Amino acid sequence: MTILVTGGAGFIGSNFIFYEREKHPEDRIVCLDKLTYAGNLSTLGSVLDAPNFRFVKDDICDREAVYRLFEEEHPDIVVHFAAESHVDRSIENPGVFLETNILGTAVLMDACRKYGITRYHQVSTDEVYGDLPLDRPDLFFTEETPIHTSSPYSSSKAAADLLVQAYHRTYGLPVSISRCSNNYGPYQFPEKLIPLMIANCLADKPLPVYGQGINVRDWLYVEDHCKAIDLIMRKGRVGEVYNIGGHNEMRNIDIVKLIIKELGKSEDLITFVTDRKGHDMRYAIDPAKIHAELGWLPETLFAEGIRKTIRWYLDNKEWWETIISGEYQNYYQQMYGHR
Ligand code: NAD
Ligand code: TDX
Repeated sequence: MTILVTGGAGFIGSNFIFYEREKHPEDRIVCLDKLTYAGNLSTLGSVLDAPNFRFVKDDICDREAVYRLFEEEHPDIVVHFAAESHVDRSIENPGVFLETNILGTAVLMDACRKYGITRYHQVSTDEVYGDLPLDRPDLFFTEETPIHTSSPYSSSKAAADLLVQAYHRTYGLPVSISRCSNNYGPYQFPEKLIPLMIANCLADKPLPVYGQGINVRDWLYVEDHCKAIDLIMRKGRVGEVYNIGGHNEMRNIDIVKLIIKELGKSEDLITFVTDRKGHDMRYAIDPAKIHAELGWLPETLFAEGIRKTIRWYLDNKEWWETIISGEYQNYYQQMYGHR
């Protein structure tokens, strides 16, 4: 079987490729990635020359390139990770989010219709449900929760989800969608909360906590997400949405304090900065459906996962130091310089 993985040079896509190669070495994996600022070919260094693996640098919005690739590879399954994924960037510059996340998804599904596939899987996010109030810990996002987005990022992901459902209903495309909570783990780009705090902590730089740091996210170790996607794309029901999350809700400030403690630094590094515009308060997933239908449960406890993650960033300094020494400096100045 050939699996086309888009966005495989990014955080979750690369972890997914490693997971698939371990669990299903018989499958061929083709990775399509544009290598934007968030994509890093060195991440895939260990598999680039491996048999049953091919990397293709192209844009999912480029119809000709995508059709050519389908003609060459005839993938059985398409797993679509490629996206602009950072909320703060979407607030500064929404345009590219609409192009990649919405139009790119349509191009990919058009190719699936034209050449035929057995499954198209859309990797979506809990952010499409908007947020929950802090004073209602009894509320969770289920698959029935209405779409209600806050940021250009989440709106573009929600629009893509609606298109995926439309392609299923209108053209009978065999699709599935997963909506996962916040991931953490190896190879996450240092603009995201956990790796940013680890990198700043190690450099004794201020730790920029938005607002009061009381926003809650539901954190899941990336490998648990990969396992869930693997199950859904192989055994999940066509046309269905599956929520993925591990009931691991934490306030941002507590995550930051935990990282400080693990790295033996001082809480004086914490700097409260101007809040994110439209900042979602709380995300919390109800994963009952994927548990009941596919037997999925998260395996990595947060205490263990965060230690593994911190250890990974300590052991792989070159990977992220290369990133933050380049264009990232301009980004950091632009995003945090005036807060
Ligand atoms: P990421 O930003 O780390 O990686 C995105 C990858 O997509 C990069 O390799 C990039 O080069 C590639 N890409 C971007 N635009 C492209 C284009 N036009 N054509 C081809 N490739 C392109 O993102 P991530 O955190 O790994 O997220 C992957 C997916 O999972 C996204 O769809 C995101 O919405 C979703 N998701 C992420 C999280 C999370 O916590 N990170 C949680 C739930 C869902
Ligand atoms: O410097 C920071 N300071 C801070 O307080 C950063 C980068 C973030 N934050 C806060 C904002 C959020 O409340 O931390 C929380 C997590 O922020 P991000 O890492 O930017 O993630 P989030 O906005 O929650 O979105 C993530 O999870 C859902 C991913 O980036 C999305 O791609 C995914 O869909």
